[in-house]
Amino acid sequence: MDIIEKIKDFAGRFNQGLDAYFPMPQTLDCRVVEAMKYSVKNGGKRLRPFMLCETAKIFGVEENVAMPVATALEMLHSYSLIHDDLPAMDNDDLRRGKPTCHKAFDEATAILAGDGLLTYAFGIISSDSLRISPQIRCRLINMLSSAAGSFDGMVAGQMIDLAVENSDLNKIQNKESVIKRIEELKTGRLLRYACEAGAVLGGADEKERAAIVEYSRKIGRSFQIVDDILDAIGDEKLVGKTLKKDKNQNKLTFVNLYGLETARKMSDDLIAEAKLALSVFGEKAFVLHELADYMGSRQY
Ligand code: GRG
Repeated sequence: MDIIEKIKDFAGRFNQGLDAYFPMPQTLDCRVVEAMKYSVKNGGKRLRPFMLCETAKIFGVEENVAMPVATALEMLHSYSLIHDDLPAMDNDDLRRGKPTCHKAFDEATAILAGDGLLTYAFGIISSDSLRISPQIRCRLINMLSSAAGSFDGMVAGQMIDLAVENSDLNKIQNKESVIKRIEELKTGRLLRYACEAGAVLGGADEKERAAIVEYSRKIGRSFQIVDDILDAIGDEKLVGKTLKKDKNQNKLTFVNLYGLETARKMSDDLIAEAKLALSVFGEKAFVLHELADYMGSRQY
């Protein structure tokens, strides 16, 4: 099985488990649960859950033990996409090739659906039904709060991104460090969480955890660079969202800053460095190696 098949195979198992997370209320509040379910089940490559489960496997953790944490992470990721698509943010009509949550429902419901998914993620990880010790669950919750939040987390990254978008690009000093910071927080923190949570679940020692974090930072940056490349020259049907928005909006992106060729080279170098970071794990990290190559060359 090549890596694309492995990810699809995993996504099949992941998707099968989703319905159980959405018991439908029989009262007026069912609309928000429908919107949550629509957004989580609305396609998606399931890369973060895959990364989490595959990292956990290196440390001998079974997939069905890691899966609820992976599901919580995907819920939180889906919340971020719903809110990012809102008119007040990126104002997108299409996500994963289908109408965005506020288009399929309405804006107020989409805001609530995002709120519901964010909150639910913490509920899932804190549940006593998980086969994970309370100490580890608590650590995973704390890490997720940092990764997603407003102090050096995803929300902070989104804020910086919006602030840059609303300012004159020519007046921004040191664009290079600003774009790297946005990537590190907005995109990187959840990808890092995916890997780090897998390591923490598996009781990794400090050296192992640091190696996994290093790997996740490298592929995270490459992921964002490839996202920018796809926005510039990708296939809209494959990517499933409106492309060339970055150029239209005069956004600070890796492609706008460095040009396509340099951006591609930066991504390739990061993938090579990511694989180097895995050397402490030897053969056990084979799938993470494959995943790094996939992240650098993905078409959607
Ligand atoms: C609203 C707090 C808040 C944050 C939004 C997710 C996000 C932050 C912004 C989305 C904009 C963007 C293009 C981010 C960069 C990369 C990214 C997160 C892409 C989407 O992830 P994929 O490709 O999506 O894994 P799927 O649909 O496969 O899950």
